[in-house]
Amino acid sequence: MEEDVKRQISKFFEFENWAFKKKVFSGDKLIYRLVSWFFQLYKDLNSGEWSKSLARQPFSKIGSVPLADELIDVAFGRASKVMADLPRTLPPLTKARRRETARMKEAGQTFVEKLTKIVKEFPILNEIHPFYYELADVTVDVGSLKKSLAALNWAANMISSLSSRNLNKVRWVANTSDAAYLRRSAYGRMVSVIFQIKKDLNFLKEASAKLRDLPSIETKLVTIVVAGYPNVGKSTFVKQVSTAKPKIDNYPFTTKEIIVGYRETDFGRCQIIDTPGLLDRPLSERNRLELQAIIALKHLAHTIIFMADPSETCGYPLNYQLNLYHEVSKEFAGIPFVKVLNKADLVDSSTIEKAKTALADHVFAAIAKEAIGVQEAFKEALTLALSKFKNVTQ
Ligand SMILES: Nc1nc2c(ncn2[C@@H]2O[C@H](COP(=O)(O)OP(=O)(O)OP(=O)(O)O)[C@@H](O)[C@H]2O)c(=O)[nH]1
Ligand SMILES: [Mg+2]
Repeated sequence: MEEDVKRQISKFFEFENWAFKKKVFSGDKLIYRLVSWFFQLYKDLNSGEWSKSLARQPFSKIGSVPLADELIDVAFGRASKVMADLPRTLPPLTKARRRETARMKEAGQTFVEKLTKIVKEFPILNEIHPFYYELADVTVDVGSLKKSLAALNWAANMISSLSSRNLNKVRWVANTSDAAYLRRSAYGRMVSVIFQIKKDLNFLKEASAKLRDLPSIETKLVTIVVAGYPNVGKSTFVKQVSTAKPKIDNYPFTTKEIIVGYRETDFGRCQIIDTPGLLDRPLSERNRLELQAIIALKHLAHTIIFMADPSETCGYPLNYQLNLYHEVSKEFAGIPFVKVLNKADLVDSSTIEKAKTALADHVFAAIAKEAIGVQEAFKEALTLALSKFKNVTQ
């Protein structure tokens, strides 16, 4: 997709450059064409075919969330600048009424506008893909997110109604100091509303940073998910067969998030997902990293590559890894599995054979580090994934 856009842009510039040199268009015409072309590109990107294939996660549009103090500074800062220079000839009371009305209006509107903007930038949580819903839930807790967003809505409504009540009152003040007093007390009430959502703003600020960082996954692409115990060589494998560049190291839980790689195949583009390691334990005891892997398996996988390390240099006995395999294959019984016994360079052939027997069909021996056996396993996974993908999309 990015390639498409890049190609379009360079084609356009090649043509415009040629046209300019040949004096086909005047400078003004060229600028006009340039602006209209960008406008069209923008429209296409937002509404056309391109946006359908664009991998964009639902939280990418969230802007920065201000803290309570920052919000108060912005609103009152803006309010203090309005109606600063009223005609000197106006009677003082009229001036005071106009000034305080304008200030209260500006402060109220700024609070409402900023709070509404924050809420609107978050996606409607019940409408996002279940993969993202669950990922957001393990990342920040969706229940708290919904509560905090509702609190911001409440605050916007409170400020809006208290602001209109005070705007009515200012018409009836008898002198300039009453007008200023009314405005100060309105400001005080606005501040107290904002203070009541202080914790929500703090939470949303932190949550938005984490959610913006979630990976962009295409939920309608043939997808192979690689899973297994920590430190068995999953990331090494994913790096060998796709565009992904995961961190690889000799300790468990090197991979802390879901990582996506792509691969162009004869059947189109496919997606390969590297996951954090899984231990053999019940769902209720799993940590946040493990839960991400489970969510990817549950919602995205058209085939699962289960990787085990028979050399046990990963730090976990093979029988624990085999138990995990039996658990996940039961849990995801509808999804095809390809099993890879990695680090074949570190064990003798009888160990491999024994492990192969324990795992039954579709078992590959590999040395991911040296790219041995990885393409074969990938090819098998792709074949199974394509037929699963066809079944689910039909
Ligand atoms: N000897 C040998 N070492 C390997 C092989 N494949 C990977 N390794 C090493 O095993 C270690 C772990 O590799 P990773 O790819 O990070 O393993 P992982 O499963 O992604 O680990 P986590 O992200 O922690 O779950 C690294 O030191 C790799 O270099 C292999 O085929 N043979
Ligand atoms: Mg890894």
